[in-house]
Amino acid sequence: MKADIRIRVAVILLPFVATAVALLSATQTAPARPTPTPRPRATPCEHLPPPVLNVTVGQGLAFVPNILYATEGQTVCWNWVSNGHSVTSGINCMANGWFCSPDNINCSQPILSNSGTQYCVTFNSAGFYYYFCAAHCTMGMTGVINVSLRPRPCP
Ligand SMILES: [Cu+2]
Repeated sequence: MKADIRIRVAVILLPFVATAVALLSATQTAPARPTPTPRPRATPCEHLPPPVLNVTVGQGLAFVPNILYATEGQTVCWNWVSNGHSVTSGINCMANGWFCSPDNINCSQPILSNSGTQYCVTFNSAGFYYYFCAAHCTMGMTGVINVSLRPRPCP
């Protein structure tokens, strides 16, 4: 009789024991989860900006806008609306020779141009491009083109 009860108990407990053993061995032998590698976020694409941006020269003694945001590859065109102004690259009213109206020649001796003149520069490198009007720099006729990296175009 005693042996019979032992067998019955063993038969009843057997599935539980088997399950416990299975669970234990499963947790022990389960392969370690791979550490998730952070994926770099895709740079959001941008719709290409208009290729040409415009600045008015001489609407008052000013460039309008005097701060312009552009991206690499964009062209900025300055359009004269009054007489006797230049677009001369440089800081503190000193030409640095990067660009100058009307023809990028001899920038240290600026040429003043009149209403109707257009002068354009294509900016292919990110950076700040300061410029001034040689006739009115000391009166605050200055500007800057802030060129940022070329955006990733949307497909
Ligand atoms: Cu001027």
